[in-house]
Parts: sequence; structure tokens; C-alpha cells
Amino acid sequence: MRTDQPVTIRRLDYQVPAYLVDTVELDIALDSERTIVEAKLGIRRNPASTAPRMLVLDGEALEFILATLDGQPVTPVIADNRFTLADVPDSFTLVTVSANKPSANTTLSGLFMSKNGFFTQCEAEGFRRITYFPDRPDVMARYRVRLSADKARYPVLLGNGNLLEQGELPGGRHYAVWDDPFLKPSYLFALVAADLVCEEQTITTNTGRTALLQVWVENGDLDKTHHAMESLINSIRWDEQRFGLELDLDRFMIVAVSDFNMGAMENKGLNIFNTKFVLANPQVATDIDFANVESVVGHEYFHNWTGNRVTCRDWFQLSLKEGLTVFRDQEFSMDMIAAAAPNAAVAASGKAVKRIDDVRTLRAAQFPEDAGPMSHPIRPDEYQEINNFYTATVYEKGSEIIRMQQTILGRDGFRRGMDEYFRRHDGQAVTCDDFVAAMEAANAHLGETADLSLFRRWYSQSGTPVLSAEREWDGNTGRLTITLSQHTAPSVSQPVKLPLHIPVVIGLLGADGADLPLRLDGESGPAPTERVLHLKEAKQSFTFTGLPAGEAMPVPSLLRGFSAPVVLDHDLRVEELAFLMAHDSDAFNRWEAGQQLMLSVIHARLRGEDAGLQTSALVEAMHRTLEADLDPAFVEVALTLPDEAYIAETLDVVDAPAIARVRDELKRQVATGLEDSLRARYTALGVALAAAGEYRPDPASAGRRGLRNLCLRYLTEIEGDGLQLAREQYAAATNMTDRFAALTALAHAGAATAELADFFQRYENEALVLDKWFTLQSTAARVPDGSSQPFVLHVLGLLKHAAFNLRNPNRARSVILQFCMNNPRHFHADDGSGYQLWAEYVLRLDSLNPQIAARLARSMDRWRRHTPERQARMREALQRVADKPELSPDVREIVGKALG
Ligand code: 0A1
Ligand code: ZN
Repeated sequence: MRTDQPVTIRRLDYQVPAYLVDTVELDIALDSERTIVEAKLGIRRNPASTAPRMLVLDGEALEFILATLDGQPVTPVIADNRFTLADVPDSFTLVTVSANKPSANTTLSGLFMSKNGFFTQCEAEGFRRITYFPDRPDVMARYRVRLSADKARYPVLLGNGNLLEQGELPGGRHYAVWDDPFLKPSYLFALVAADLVCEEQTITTNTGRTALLQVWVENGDLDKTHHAMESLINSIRWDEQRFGLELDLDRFMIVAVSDFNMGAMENKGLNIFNTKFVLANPQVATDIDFANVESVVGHEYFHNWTGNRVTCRDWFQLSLKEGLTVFRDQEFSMDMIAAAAPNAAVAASGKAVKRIDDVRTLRAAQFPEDAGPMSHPIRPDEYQEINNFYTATVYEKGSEIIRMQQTILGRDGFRRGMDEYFRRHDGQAVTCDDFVAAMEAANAHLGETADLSLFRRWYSQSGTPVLSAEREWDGNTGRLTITLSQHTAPSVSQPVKLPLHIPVVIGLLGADGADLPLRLDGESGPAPTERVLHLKEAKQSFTFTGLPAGEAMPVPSLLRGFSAPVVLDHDLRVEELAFLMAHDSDAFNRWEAGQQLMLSVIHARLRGEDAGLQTSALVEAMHRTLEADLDPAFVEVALTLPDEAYIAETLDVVDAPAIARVRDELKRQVATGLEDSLRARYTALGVALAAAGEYRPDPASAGRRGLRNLCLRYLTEIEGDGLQLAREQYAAATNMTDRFAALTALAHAGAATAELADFFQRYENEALVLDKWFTLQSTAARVPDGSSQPFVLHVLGLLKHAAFNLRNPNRARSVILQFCMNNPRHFHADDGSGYQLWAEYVLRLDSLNPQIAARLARSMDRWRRHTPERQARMREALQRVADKPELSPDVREIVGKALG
């Protein structure tokens, strides 16, 4: 629907559905130009509803053909994407016949075509583009589907559930009947009709049932399915072990499609994936790609319980399934890393590195979102377009809110809560509050600990709290008082913010760097060396006693493991940060102390100070980290400077090119200070990797490659042999991780002309690798030949490249979204050229694919924080988009909020 009047949907307006659908029988005759859908719905009035006796179904971009009620023709009113029938009985069978045109569907929502066939995407509201239906998640039905299509072109016909029957039809067509034994909401419906091949395997579940697992891909990609299959099996095993949850189907399919708006989709038994998160082999995928495939396969599989068996009552509850499932996939990845580790220390370090990666994402994506015009609680109160609410807040912050419940209740308590959640709600569509209530009920025996009444505010309040800590040390008596206070900045929709329940995991380091026993005033008995402080008021003090008297104040290690999604405003001195960086038993906080040191240097430099002493202290500390006998994956993250986006969030006024410049300068200083060690480590890791033999994407070797490639990157920042090393590595690489890392180092140095050309030739037929080639050039610090050509002209060149295609979301993202979102130094060019490009492409994309256009539109979210000159230009660009009369509700909501 295209409209100029945005319609706001509110959470508190929720009403139960007036009619329920028990059974759905679909007959879908697939045709690229005119697909005919006959739907037979078993409908009954919802006894819980007091609404008028009027059946209202959703329907969008459908051609109505006919309808019958209990066999009698009826004439619905069809207007404004609704099908309305007055005076219907209490229970009846409705048959509708409609048509749609998949070849014209560029939105990739509903039934659409990708090069080799038909695919669907129904979350959130795509099913209404396939047939008339009450397209809301609290209407759960049993589905049986008959698909028919041309056999030569679309030899594979897939649906949800079990295959009942298949056969030939006249005219070169064939059919298949699929039956899903589980109740499901319409957003989990899926079909695929395409020319595909699969890797398959059977598996026995923990109760001895056998299931067929399949990974379906285009012909020619079977050499890239193995990792996805392995990840699927690992996911199944992990959910059995960690949560006692078993695969409930006889058949579980993953299908890869190259045109897809998001990462993947958890349709019941028929997960549809963006190729980017399925296809991987050492020649085309990097270590990061391998890890991403594992985590997305896990994520979609875990949805089978958290999302499908128990689903959302309405879309405001989206975080019920998404926050929880992100938490589960994060835990899965951590456990996989730990399982591969040779000993407990490496396992702990590997888990910390995963946690650090997740926190970096949260800070770079969610913190800005929560401080900008799209700020919303993880359970939003209103939206105009639900597709705009598949956000870092609902997903990543939502996961943090689940993680805090585990921190508060303990691992066992959390597991009890999960068991209770399934015991109560299996087969239902429920709310976030139902989840928290199950957690509480299962842990009632814990008393006050299980009282999550205050904790619930995390679901309703937006914004990132700032947590401040002050210390008072009485060296004579060995008493340390830590006063914690919290403050969340007001937002437009929530001018008053209330205190939250913040679990603060804490340790105290003694003079030798070891953890001290933590005994709160009045306590006796054994004292742990790490514990959770529960901050529930605006300000609270905690006094620790029995600490070594006569010594210097112990150094607090606060918010270990990032125990809450807050900004910690600490009062630690530079020397204390360096001490934590060297000694903290919590690896996350060792990393964090380093990041804070780096930030303070960057801030000082941005203020125009030279910060020489601080810089040398930092470089020395980094040197020690590089030389220490530590897990290479940890060293890599510890030596990586904070992202530009995170730095920007810590400033009041953002001068993006200045941030990039200061960060570059610091990088060069680090590289100069560490040059010999970097080269030595680069060489040593190369030898170790070569000795380990063939490429494997396991955490240990990925960690070595990661650190080695970071060393290379630093070395290419300064004069010397860095570029030479990168050229040699590029040419000699036997895997994509090393080849692409070398290319990246060269590209950022503006010295990649020859290698970029070579790379294009080598991978011309590998779409996902070409996406990398485009992404790298759109996000590079310099144009490939290092010349002074304005960067935006280079981006325009990429947009005109024969291999560029705006209709393919991955390709569109690889150039235009990557440039606008991940290349702040050039996007914010002084002349405003980046903003003009942005406006033009938001408009172009909006007429093809509003979801992708709206994602792009969001790169202007934080426009009010830039310098006044840039703000003026950004506003102009935003206005240019807003002034277009015909805008999708998706883009209208984003630019409306940005300007509002
Ligand atoms: N539920 C999916 C995400 C998803 C959402 C919307 C989509 O199409 C508009 C596609 C996928 C997940 O969390 O993986
Ligand atoms: Zn999800």
C-alpha cells in the first residue's frame, strides 16, 4: 500500500481475532505471470471475541476471482487491502480463488521469483500477498498444501511439514502435496518450486526418532553446503543437550535463495536462507562467513521452539521470539567454540571473544539506534510499518534482556524457567510478559531473587542507561564502598525514565592483580570472588568489608562479561585501566579496559591535545598484549581500535572524517611502535598455520589467521614492507580468508588496482564473492589506485558496473548501503555528495523494494549529531525524500521520524 497518511498501530489496541481459522487447504498453481491460489479455510467465530459478526481478511496485490461460503457464491467487499464479508455464521467453510503475479513482485515479500524458481517470504505480513487471510500471528491453523508447476523448469516442489504425495500432470506439469502436522501462524508458511539439488542426511534424535535433513541449493553449489549441514546437526544436538528440546519433524529443509531481503527465515520445517548464510567452502568463504553460517543456521533452527512451537501473540511481541533466539544462537556459538578448545583456559577465552564480538555489534548498531529517532523499547508501543521493527533493539538488545534474566536467576534457574515456558505455552501465541511470568513461577522458591516485577521495565523503556560508579576506600579498616547510580536520558515518547533492575557483575582486584573475596557489610561465611550486585534504585551503595587494610584501594572490575546493556561511566584512572588490562581475571573486562584506554586517547586527540604520554602508555600496553602468551583470537580483538560508529556515539558532536583521521593516526602510531613484533608475529603465525596443514575454519586456526591478518593490516598502514607482504599473501593465498584480508589491506592503502582486477576475474561467477569485492570498494578508506578522485565518483562507477544490480538485495547492499552505513569518512564528505547519492537511491529502491529502501534510509538516523554544516545538507537530502508524494509506508516512517 502506498499512502501519504501514515497509519500508526498501537500495542494497547490489541483485540483478539474475531474469527479463528482451524484448517487451511491451499491449491497453488504456480505460474510466473498468473499464479492461481484456491484457499479453503475452516473458520469459526472466536468465543472470546465481542466484535461484530463481520469477517475481515487481509489481502494485498491480489486479483480477486471468486468466493463461496459453505458452497454458496458470496460477494465480499474488497477495498483498502481488505476482504470483508458481513453476517457470516458461527462456523463455516470459505473458499476463495485469487491470482497474483510473481514475476512482477520486486518487493520479495509474498510469492516472488528468484532466478531459478518460486520462493516465498511471509513474515511479517507477506501471506496476505498469497491469499486472503487473517494475517496475524495469533491465528494458528493446520495447513495442507498442493503445489503444481511446470516440471522441467521447476522440478523440485517443497512445502512445510511432510510430503504426502506427488505426481505428474498433463501439459508437462507436476504436483506435490505437503501436510504440516503442527499448528502455525501464517507468517511461517513457505513454498519453494525451483530447479535445485540437495545434500541430505538422516539423523536420529535423542528419543530415537529419525529425521531427514536437507540443504537445497542451485546446481553447481553442492560443494558449498557441507558446513551448513554440519551446523544444522550441531544445532539439533545443542538444543537437545542445553534445553532438552528435540526436533519435532520427520523432515527439516534449508533452501538457499540469492534474492532475499533478510538473513534467513524460520518457516516450519522449510527454512529459507539468503545464500550468504548457507554457502561456504574455503575457496569462497572467510572465517567470519563460516561463523556466520553456523550462527544463522542455529538461529533459524532454534526458532523451531522459540518462535514456532511458541509464537508471538502480535508483532509488538517480536522480541519474545527474536531476543530469545538471538540469545540462544549466541550461546550456541559460544558452546561450539568452547567444545573445540583444547583446555578450559582457551575455552573461556574463546567464549569471551564471542561475547566481545556481540557487544561490539550492540554498541555499533543498537546504542545509536536507541539514542536516535527510531529509539523504541524491545517491546515497541507503536509502529507504522512492522518491517521497520526488525531492529538491533528487538534482536540484540532483546537478547541482552534475556541474558540478564539468566544472570539474575542463574543458569539452572533460567533453564527451569524455559521448561516452564514450554510447559505452559506450547502451541500458543503469547506475550513477552508470559515469558517473564514463566521465569518467575519456575523460580519462586528462590524468593526475592525471582521477583522480576521491576526487571520488566526493560521491556517497556527505551534508551541506554548510563551507569556511574563512585568509590570510597577506607584503607584503615579495609572497607570499600561502591556507589552505583543510573540515569537514562529522556526521549520524545518517554520524557520520564524510571530506574531499572541492573545486574552488575563485579570483582575486586588486589595489588597483585588477583581477585579478592567479596563480602558485603553484615555478611559472614564463605565469600565469592565474583558476584552480582542488583541495582534497583536510581542510586545505591554497596560496602565490601574485610579487604586488605593498609594497602592501596582495590581496583573494581565492574560489569564483567558486560552483564547489562548500559554505558558504564567509570572513574578509573589511566593506570588502573592499564592494570585491569593486564590482570583482570575476566577476559571481557581486560578487553574493555583496553578499549577505554584507546577511547580516552582518541577523545584527547579529537580535542586537539597531543596525548603523547597516554599514547605511549597505550602502545606499551598493546605491545605487552601482543608479546604475551595469549589466545590469538583474544589478542586480535584486544589490538583492534574501537569502531568509528562506537567512537561517534561517545561524542556530543560528530565530525566523522575527523574521527577517521584520528583513528588512522593512532593506528599508524601503534603500527610504528609495534612494527618489529607485528612482523615477527605475522611470520610466526604463518609458519604455524602452514604446519597445521589444510585450511579448517575451526576457532583455533581462525584465531591465528585473524591475528596474522590484523598484523598485516597494521603493517600496511606504515612505510615498510607491509604492502609487499600483502601482495605476496594475496598471490599465495589458498583460502578466501587470507586472500580477502590481503586485498582489504591493499585496498585501504589505496594500492589495490591490480589485485582488485585479478580478484574480479577469478570470482566473476561467484555472486557472494563479488559482493565482497563491491563491499570492499564501497567501504575503503581510499579509491583503489590511491588517487585523489572524489570517493563518491568511485561509488557511482560501482553503481554503473555491469555486475551491479539494484534488484538483488545483497548486491544493492554491497555498494549503496555499505557506502552510506559503513564508510562514514566518505559518506560525510564536505560537499554533501554522499547525502545526494543517498536520497537518489532511497527513492530508486523504494519503487522496487521498500524494505531495502527503508534500511538504507536509516543511515541518516543520527543526522542531528553531526556538525551544523553537515546537518543542513543532511536535512536537505531527507526533505528531498520526504517531499516525494508516493513513498512506501516503510520509508515514510523512517524519514518522518528522522525529520520529526
Ligand atoms: N524471523 C527472521 C527474520 C526475518 C524477518 C522478516 C523477513 O522478511 C521480511 C525475513 C526474515 C529471523 O529472525 O531470522
Ligand atoms: Zn530470528
